[in-house]
Amino acid sequence: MVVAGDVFEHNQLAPHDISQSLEAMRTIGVPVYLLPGNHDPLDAASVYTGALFTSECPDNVTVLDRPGRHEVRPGLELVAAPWTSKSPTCDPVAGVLADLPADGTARIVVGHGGVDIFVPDKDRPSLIRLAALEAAIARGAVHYVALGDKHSRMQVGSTGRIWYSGSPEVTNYDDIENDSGHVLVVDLDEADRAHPVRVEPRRIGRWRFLTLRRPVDNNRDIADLDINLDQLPDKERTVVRLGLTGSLTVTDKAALDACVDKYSRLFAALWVEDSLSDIAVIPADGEFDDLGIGGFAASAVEELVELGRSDSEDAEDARAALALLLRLADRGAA
Ligand SMILES: [Mn+2]
Repeated sequence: MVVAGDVFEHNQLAPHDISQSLEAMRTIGVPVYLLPGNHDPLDAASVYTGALFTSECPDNVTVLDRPGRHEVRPGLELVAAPWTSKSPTCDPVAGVLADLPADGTARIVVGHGGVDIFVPDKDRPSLIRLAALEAAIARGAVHYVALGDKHSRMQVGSTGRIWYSGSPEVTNYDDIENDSGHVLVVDLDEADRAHPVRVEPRRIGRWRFLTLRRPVDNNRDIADLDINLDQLPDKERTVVRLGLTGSLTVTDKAALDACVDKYSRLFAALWVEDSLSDIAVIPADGEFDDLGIGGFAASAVEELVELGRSDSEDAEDARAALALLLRLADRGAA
C-alpha cells in the first residue's frame, strides 16, 4: 500500500493520533509505504523522525524518507519524491527521474503536489512537470506514477499510468471534489516486460457531502424532496446542503419547514443554504378559510394575508405569523 503524501494533516500531532495510525497500519498486515507531503514534510519537526513514531513504527511500515529508488524486492522498485519543506524550490519529482535506467525493473514513482497542466501559474516552483514524467514512461524507465495532493480522483495525461487516487475519505461537496473517497487498486503485470497496468477504483470513503438543488413551487415538490431525502442511505454520515428555489403558499412553506426540520435531525447535517436558495412565500386565496375562526380573529387573519402579499417591510413577519397560525391549527405539519 502506497500513500502518496499528506498521510498526516500536519507534523504536530497528538500522541494518540500517531499511535493509533501506526496501530491501524500494523494490523492490515501488508507492506505500507508512506511519502512525506506538503502537510507532513521531512523538515526538522517531522512527525516521521519523532521519537514516538520511530519507536512505534511497525515492521511493515516504511517511510519513503529519501529521494530516489527504494527496492521493494528484486525487479520492483518505488521511486520516491518526498517533500522536505512546505515550499520546495523545484519540481520534487523531476530530480528523481533523471538517471533511471530502462532495465526491465518495474518502477513506480511516488510523488506529491500539483501537476503543471492543471494550473495557470506555471512558474510555481513546486509544480510537477508532466512532460518529464511522460518521457520517463516513454523510455520504459517508469511504469506507474502514484500522485497525491488532489482530493479528486483523476488520471493525468494520456498514458493511463499517471493517477491521483484522490483522498481516501470525502472532504468536501461533490461540486468541489470529484470521486473522492476511493483507493486505486493498480495491477502491474510484472511478467510482461512492458509492465502494462490496470487501474481500478474501489470506494472506501464512508462520508458523503451532497448539494441538492430543487424547485419548490407546490406540495408535490415538497413531497418529492421528502422522498429523495428519505431514500438517501447512510444518513448519519451524509451532509446535505439544499438549494431550493420557487414560490410557496404559507401552508406549503410550513410543510417544507417541517420536512427540513425532520431531516436535519436524521442526517449528519442538513440545511437550506441561503446562497443557493430563493423561496418566495405568497399567501394563497382561501388558504385560511377553514380554520374555524370568525369575528375579530378572522379579520386579523385577513389583515395578515393582505400584509403578507404586500411589499411592506412587515410582510415577512405577517407570513411568519400566518405560518405559526397554521402550525398551531395543525395544518402545516408534514
Ligand atoms: Mn498536499
